[in-house]
Amino acid sequence: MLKQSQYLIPTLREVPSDAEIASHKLLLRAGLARQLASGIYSYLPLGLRVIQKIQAIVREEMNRAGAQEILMPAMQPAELWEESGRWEAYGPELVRLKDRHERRFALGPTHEEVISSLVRDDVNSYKKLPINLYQIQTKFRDEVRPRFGLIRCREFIMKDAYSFDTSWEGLNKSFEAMFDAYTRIFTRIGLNFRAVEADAGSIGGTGTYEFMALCDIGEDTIAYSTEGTYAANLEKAEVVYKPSDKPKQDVPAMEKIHTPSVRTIEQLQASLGTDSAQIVKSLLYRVDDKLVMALVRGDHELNEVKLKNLFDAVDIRLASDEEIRSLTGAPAGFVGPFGLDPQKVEIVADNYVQDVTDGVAGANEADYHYQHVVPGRDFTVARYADLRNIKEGDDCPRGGGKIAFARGIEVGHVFKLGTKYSKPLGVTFLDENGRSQEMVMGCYGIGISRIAAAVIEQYHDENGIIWPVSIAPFHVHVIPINAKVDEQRLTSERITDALTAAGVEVLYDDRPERAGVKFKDADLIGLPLRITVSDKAQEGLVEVRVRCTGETHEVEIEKLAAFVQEHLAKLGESATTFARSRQE
Ligand code: 9G3
Repeated sequence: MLKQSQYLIPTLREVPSDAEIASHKLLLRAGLARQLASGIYSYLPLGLRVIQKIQAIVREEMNRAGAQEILMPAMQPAELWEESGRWEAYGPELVRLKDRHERRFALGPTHEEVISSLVRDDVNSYKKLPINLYQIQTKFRDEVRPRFGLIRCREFIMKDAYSFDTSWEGLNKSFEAMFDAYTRIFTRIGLNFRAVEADAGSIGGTGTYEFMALCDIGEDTIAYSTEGTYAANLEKAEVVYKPSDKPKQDVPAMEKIHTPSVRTIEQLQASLGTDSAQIVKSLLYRVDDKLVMALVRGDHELNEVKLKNLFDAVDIRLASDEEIRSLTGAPAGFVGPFGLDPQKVEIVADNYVQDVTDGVAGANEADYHYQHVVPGRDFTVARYADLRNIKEGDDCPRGGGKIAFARGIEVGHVFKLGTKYSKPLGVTFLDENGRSQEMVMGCYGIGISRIAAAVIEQYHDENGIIWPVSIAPFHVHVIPINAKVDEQRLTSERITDALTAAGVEVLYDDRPERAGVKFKDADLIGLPLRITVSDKAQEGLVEVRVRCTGETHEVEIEKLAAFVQEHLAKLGESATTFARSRQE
């Protein structure tokens, strides 16, 4: 019998001020987790039970989909990462260490290299393929800014799976099986989620989706169609270009104007009264080893991922003030696409810059802009492309409808890798004809610890957590009003035993606290059902309270097990609906 007096649930009334979001506060307040160092947490008994329930669902669905569980080391030799080129490609985010012999290692942030080494050594024939291997393991990433509790931390639990196929068609099948397994996993957990198209980066292709738990504090923006089924990450969402149908006017010659300390779009708008759609914003980037000037309209935002993909680049960053000055002769804020040597900088522009008819742009001279600027007439663009972020109200790029935004937390990611790792690491197999071929890989991640936080974000109220039955640390909280009263204590113990025997997970609050204190803690911890044992126990009655609705039922002790089981089943079915209804 789990007696709360002996069980470690250190609930808190106050939380550290750096806990900004509900899930972070509640993880600490309900005694689920404790921070050891920035972004590094211990899971206490209740928190660990939640993690284990999430893991159990993930294992069931991964096994059902035919994947095999393994467990790989966290410590990974540098040489292996050098083979993939990622030892050099990653900076301080990769946690590096040396052993006593000065040999270099990383603490695994992910396991593409290790799994590739394993499979290249032990799987050599098409007869053993396809294969899908997964693990649930602690990962290490030295995040710049760990925050939001379990959402962005430096040590976290991930389920990572890797599929190996003989062909792209095979990969597509493996990928679909994982996509379906993920849909089942997040549905069973009860998350309100959406699979959204994500940026595949240099690998390209259409095959990467992120599973986003919808919630306002999410760090990612999702662009979705208000009518159709389209949903994509902001970085990924394509913008369709339809040329403006406004007739071209006669525009006077370009003219330099004095704009002292006017550097931003807002300042330009205010001082010149220019429509922001007529302003040409010029941003200088270092794209790998090239300088690129990217132009977008004043009312649009440049999408760095699109710019990076346009150049198939590894690395992009804004140019430094020095780089800006040495190229244009002007300080940042007065940069424009005029009089620049095409050998030194390539000018690219978002499609919508073509709709600027009578524009304003920086003059490459401190405190000056040009007005009456006409693209094509006054400056040359090497390439027009889709380079801006989609906006709310834009047309959906697929089918009808308009674009709206939502926020989300990434809880899963499915990714077609192709031969990105099998090529450099030599993960090959012999085909039916005895020829050596590279395996075609996919990788699939689920943030186990992050799910716990995402669920709390979706399932809480002002009093605490409201666990969905699927991953609740226990199903039922048994609370005697006064544990010193024999009748109440004995009844509480009796029903705890009876429910436990019926397969219900019970936490029994035997602490010598006032009822009010126990009820407050019970609401905070948020088990789906609370059973209150009062003097009515003499008449064979207890009260059952449903955490998510607050409704109460007086139930005969004799019928309690059946009542509880029936209610838990009902709550289980309605979990997803509940999370949705709270958000709409
Ligand atoms: C690193 C560091 C951080 C990283 C990576 C490598 C993210 C890295 C992407 C992935 C992709 C997939 C397996 C499961 C599904 C997702 N951050 N990624 O590769 F060295 Cl320091 O992890 N991995």
